[in-house]
Amino acid sequence: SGRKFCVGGNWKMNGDQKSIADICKTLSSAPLDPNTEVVIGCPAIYLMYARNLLPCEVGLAGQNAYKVEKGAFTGEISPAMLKDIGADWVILGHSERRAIFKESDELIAEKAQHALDQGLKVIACIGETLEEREAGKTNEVVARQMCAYAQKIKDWQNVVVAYEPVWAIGTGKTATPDQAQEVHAFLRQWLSDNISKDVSASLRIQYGGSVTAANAKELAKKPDIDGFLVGGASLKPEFVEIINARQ
Ligand code: G2H
Repeated sequence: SGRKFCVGGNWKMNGDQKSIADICKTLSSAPLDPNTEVVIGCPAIYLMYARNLLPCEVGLAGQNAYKVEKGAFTGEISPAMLKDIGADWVILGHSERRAIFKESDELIAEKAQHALDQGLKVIACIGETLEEREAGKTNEVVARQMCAYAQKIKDWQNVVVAYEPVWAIGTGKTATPDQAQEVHAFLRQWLSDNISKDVSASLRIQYGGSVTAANAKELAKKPDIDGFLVGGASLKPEFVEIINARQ
């Protein structure tokens, strides 16, 4: 497809200095497929620590960032700060940010545009809940979430979309390769109809939701799946097998 396979590890709110050093050591000593771009989403407080321990070819992502550069926003961090300490990516719009922290489509899109303006690359997450899927609204929901991004994002070059069905997150219930491919193909078509044929052809769409070494290879064969966003399994040595799923 010409789209470089891209695998993100989303550590969420997990890890301490010892366990992060262990994961970084595993990633440093393992043979990583040079045809896969690897990005680690690390808790903000450990970003600099992880940057010093990760192989330099592995990208580093914040898991969230606010929509302005600086100011009176107690507890927040900015894309400028992420850049300053050597992170080059940020994960935005994760379903946990949406559901637990009540982030709206619009706020997430504003964050995405600001992060891109500041020179970060963005993993822009989308995905439907179980209730929405069962009501037959999957396409409608992901289209609405994409629309919100599209109202703010002008240049998609530094964006990766992560499709993560909420019912598959941390539940052990992975979407089947066919279920995932169906939504990825819908998104590809949506991009072609609403953004451009170029963006549709070049934008990478990751699948996320209970990806493991056991299911990654089959998912990776699907033509519109260009990588993964991995939670639980990114904390384990099997993450290496997921990175190498196309080999
Ligand atoms: C989805 C995913 C990582 P997990 O949240 O973004 O987590 O692989 O644990 O389902």
